[in-house]
Amino acid sequence: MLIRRTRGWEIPESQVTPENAFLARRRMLGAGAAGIGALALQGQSWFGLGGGGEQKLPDFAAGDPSLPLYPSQRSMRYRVDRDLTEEKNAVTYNNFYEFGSSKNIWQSAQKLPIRPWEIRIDGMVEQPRTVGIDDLLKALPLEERVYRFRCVEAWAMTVPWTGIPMRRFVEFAKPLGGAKYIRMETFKNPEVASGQRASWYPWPYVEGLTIDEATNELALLGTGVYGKPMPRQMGAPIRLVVPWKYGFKNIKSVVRFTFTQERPKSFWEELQAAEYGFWANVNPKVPHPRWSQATEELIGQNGTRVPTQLFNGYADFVADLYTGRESEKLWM
Ligand SMILES: Nc1nc2c(c(=O)[nH]1)N[C@H]1C(S)=C(S)[C@@H](COP(=O)(O)O)O[C@H]1N2
Ligand SMILES: [Mo]
Repeated sequence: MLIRRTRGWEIPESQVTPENAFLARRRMLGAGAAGIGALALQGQSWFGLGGGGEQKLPDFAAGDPSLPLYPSQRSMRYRVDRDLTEEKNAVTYNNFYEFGSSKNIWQSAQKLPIRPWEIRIDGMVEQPRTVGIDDLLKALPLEERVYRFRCVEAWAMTVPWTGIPMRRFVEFAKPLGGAKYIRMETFKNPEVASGQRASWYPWPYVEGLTIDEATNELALLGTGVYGKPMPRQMGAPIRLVVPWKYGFKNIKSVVRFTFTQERPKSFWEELQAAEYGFWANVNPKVPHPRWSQATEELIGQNGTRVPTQLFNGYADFVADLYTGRESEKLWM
């Protein structure tokens, strides 16, 4: 009989816990019995729609003034070796803690007002300024790209994003020579975003990239998916798409880009630096402290798991960004 010792991180995939499971204790202490309810919610089904009857989804792009810009020309440079995730799955299985810690937030996210949407560009730039999303969409080119997407929780999707190559946005912002990082920030509006009333989170959501990462050809500022404007639950009207990094780097509904010399501290790093760092590049060989990253579940494919790839399959594009940084925690 073959006896195999299970290493600490090789827990069954069904037990992979959400990004925020370390919060349970803090929340229980802070919220008393209410904490138990919040935890129970996280165990709910991955598919708001799956199983029984097909539910008809609303037209998320209805009334969006950018509708005539879609669909955009798809770039054939970025090919993937897997099927697209069905749209109905991608738009109903989301992480967006501003609207709650379950995956089923698409309905509550519809409360987010996305016009007017002003974007602040500041810090180390020639001239700080504020630009409305529709002016930005007029000033910069859009293209469609199909990318793999990998959440740190070991699930994955394949999404046709539309967006602005971030390199073009950086040119538009005109950073000063000394700027090294871009700090990005999500809206803060606890009146619409009930999750932002939870005080144990360091709102607003913040993320960052080096300028080299942001000007890598893969980095995209997503403004749409599936040939339409971005639905609110996926981060309308503008969110980051960096497919070689874990999902949490892909900050949604951005209102501010600050060019800086200092490495920004992100939302998850602030919460739990031992599990979520600045780089967060995908690497199947480096387990999360609480689970393996060797494989991933394809959302909407009946539990199919596939091997995870180094840099999520984008090493040819991005590996060079990290030469000379081998001593840093590049994989968490
Ligand atoms: N502002 C904000 N951005 C966010 C998040 C969030 O909670 N708030 N969650 C992140 C995580 S953990 C993931 S996996 C992706 C999910 O993107 P999707 O719902 O479009 O698939 O968004 C990222 N961006
Ligand atoms: Mo995630």
